[in-house]
Amino acid sequence: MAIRFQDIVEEARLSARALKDYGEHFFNPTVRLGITGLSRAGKTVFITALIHGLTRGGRFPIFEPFATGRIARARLEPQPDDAVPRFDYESHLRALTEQRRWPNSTVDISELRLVIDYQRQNGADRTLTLDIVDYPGEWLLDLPLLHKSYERWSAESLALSREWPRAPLAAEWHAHIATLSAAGREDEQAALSAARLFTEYLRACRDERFAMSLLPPGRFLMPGNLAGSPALTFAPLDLPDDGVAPEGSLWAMMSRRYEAYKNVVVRPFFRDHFARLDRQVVLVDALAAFNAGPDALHDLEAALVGILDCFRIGRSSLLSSLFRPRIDRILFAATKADHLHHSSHDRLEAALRRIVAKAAWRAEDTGAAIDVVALAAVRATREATVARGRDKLPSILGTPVPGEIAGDEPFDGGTEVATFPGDLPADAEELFAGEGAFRGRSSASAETTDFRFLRFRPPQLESLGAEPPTLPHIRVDRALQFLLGDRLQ
Ligand SMILES: Nc1nc2c(ncn2[C@@H]2O[C@H](COP(=O)(O)OP(=O)(O)O)[C@@H](O)[C@H]2O)c(=O)[nH]1
Ligand SMILES: [Mg+2]
Repeated sequence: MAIRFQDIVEEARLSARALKDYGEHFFNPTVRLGITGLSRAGKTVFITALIHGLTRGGRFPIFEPFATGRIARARLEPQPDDAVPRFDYESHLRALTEQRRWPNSTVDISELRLVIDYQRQNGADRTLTLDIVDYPGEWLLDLPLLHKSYERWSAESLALSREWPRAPLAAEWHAHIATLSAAGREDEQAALSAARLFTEYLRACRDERFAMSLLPPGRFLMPGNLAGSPALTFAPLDLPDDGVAPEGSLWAMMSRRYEAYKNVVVRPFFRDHFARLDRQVVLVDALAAFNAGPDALHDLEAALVGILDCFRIGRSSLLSSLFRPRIDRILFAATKADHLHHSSHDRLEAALRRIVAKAAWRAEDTGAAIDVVALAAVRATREATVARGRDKLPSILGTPVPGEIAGDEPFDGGTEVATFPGDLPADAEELFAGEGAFRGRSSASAETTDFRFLRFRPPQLESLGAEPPTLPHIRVDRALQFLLGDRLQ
């Protein structure tokens, strides 16, 4: 394909940015760590716990530079990017530790700078600057649109919406499409209602009973400050297999807005944020997908293929790669592992590994080291063995958030309960097998599903002796070792 003017300008801007970053990097070693994941995957909680642990002496035995005492101190510094909101660490932490509630959900990009003073293994004192960038995974899933025409995106979106379990959720939108004539005159009201019905369909797919992951364009569900603007007022149309949009037609109008979406939303995100990352954490709420059943899991797999594709796009940008290699480590982390007994943590990891392996293989070589971990950024449960008849069940203890229901009794937020969360299958393949092997919430009633996880409140903090209390976690130190261990040698 011929290089377009737009791409040349993009490359030039990227390389100017890379040069500036490179200069700064030379005097002041910096790691830009992206934390992403779909809405509710656990980004805010993960970043808050990470910063709290690093700055307040968390328990990280597997994070070598920390465990051996080579990290003298980690402190927050002013957020360096003027146009990006600061990650609101202090309020999120207060919610978790003082109010024992989960932080409010966030819908935008944010950033925070952490400076780590450490001693190299050879004894020299050094400083590493860690810029943590929190951004919605929905935006990442938009990057493949850059290489897709409106016609192709339309056809793909429609085909996907005709599959189970999406089809019934798309019924109203499909009925509306049937009334539209793509070649007919452009019509703002038709575009508005198509965009609204399309968005409602996407939202229904995201509902926890279905837990679909692959729902671009990302801003339709997370509009930020663009809600209602023309760049967000388009939708797929049922188009002929070939031909071009007649001038002044609805088709031409939708196509124009689709291109505007790419220019106003997707390209700036790629250029200003994504292309500058060095390392990446992709948080995955795999348990939500298990809860919903095999269809959700296959959809999650497709989304991860899309995400790995993005890392390949990120690297193929020629000029930017001249200055320093871009994303060289990617960690996929299954979050909220504290909902399972530890006997199932390895199984959760294996299930995610199985999803990612397939995605990595299909996305060709990303040129980055990839690892997989099952973790809980904040461990809200403890473990116990509960006797039931002659059996001893490995159970977890926690305080359900107010309003959670088990059986028909809603919890008040003050009572601790023991639950038996169920084991994950030893063979991850069973989770994907479909009919019969596994019953998710989308295909059965709450009583007959295999998994149903209660939501627990954050834990009551206990301090050990004179030490300030730290947040309990599962395997966050393993994540840190993979992400930063080599940069703190
Ligand atoms: N038990 C438990 N729940 C978590 C954990 N992390 C996140 N959650 C739950 O997931 C929800 C969404 O987390 P959040 O960090 O806001 O997700 P984000 O949208 O990706 O930023 C929280 O409100 C919690 O209910 C964890 O480590 N353990
Ligand atoms: Mg968030």
